[in-house]
Amino acid sequence: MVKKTLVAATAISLSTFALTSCGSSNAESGSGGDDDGTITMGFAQVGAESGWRTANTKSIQETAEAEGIDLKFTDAQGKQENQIQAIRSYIQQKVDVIAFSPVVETGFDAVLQEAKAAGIPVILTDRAVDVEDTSLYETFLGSDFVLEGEKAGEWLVENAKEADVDGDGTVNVVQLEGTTGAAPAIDRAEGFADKIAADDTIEVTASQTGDFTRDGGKQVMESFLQSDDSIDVVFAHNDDMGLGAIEAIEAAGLEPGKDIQIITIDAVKDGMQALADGKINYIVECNPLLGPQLMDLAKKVLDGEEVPERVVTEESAFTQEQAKEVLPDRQY
Ligand code: GYE
Repeated sequence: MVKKTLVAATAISLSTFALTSCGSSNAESGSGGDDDGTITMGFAQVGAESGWRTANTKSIQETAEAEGIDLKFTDAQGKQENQIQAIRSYIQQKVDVIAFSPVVETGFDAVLQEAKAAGIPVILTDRAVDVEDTSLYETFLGSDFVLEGEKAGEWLVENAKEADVDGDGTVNVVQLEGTTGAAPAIDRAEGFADKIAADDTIEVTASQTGDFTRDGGKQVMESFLQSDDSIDVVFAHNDDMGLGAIEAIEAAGLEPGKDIQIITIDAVKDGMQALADGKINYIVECNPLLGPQLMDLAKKVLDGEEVPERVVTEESAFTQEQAKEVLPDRQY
């Protein structure tokens, strides 16, 4: 309770400061907060590593355009240092608000303090940062990644018998992790491990990062297949790595979805198609369409309105039958 009030008070004072400082300097710089009230947002994106990210970028760009928000957009190509550099440049340009999706959880304290000192509010979207001082950002909009991992684990526990493809009494799982140190990689692994602990026939026998990319998933899966012929299940932290794993499994002469079952997270079109085709067995949804909620939060923060510290997106999960039903209307 106390914390919430404090955060709200900070939001008001920060935005007042931001608007004041914009009023005095923006005429020359041409950035937002001008007399016509145009908001300038600096957005530091992770990169273009996956179908999810492409849909996320599109949602942010399209919403900004529709709402008349002047969006300055950078792609960090998966590198934290690029992202920090982009945020610093937004501070220099005196944008009204900064939003970003942190590549990894740690290491952002200094740059967030610089934004705070400059009076520029920061909104985290999609991924969280691990900082002690939560007043360094206004709010965090994104999925509950632990819950996503839990949903994947629960499905496997419920389907453990069928998932023991070679029938040897143990369900051998290999895990394709997301980017090392990224919130979705850490949290999805944690949620999954928590749930599969309920069944001692399920065992994670190998786990390695595929960096959330199709190519990364393929390469790691190739090496797993070379060293282990008893793999029953792949748990991939996103669809793209699962799609890469499908290529590796097929190249090894095995049938994905049958000889080796596959569970992924995201539910982007290519993933859902593979699910409907029987090559993936279960997908947990992670919604990338964060643009509308992000722009709404930015406006509220700049108007000095109170915003929740955490905004969680609503998501579901799909079986093969359900994928066939929803695919025709899927937006991403
Ligand atoms: O699941 C993955 C992307 O942070 C939720 O990042 C996002 C994840 C998403 O590369 O596909």
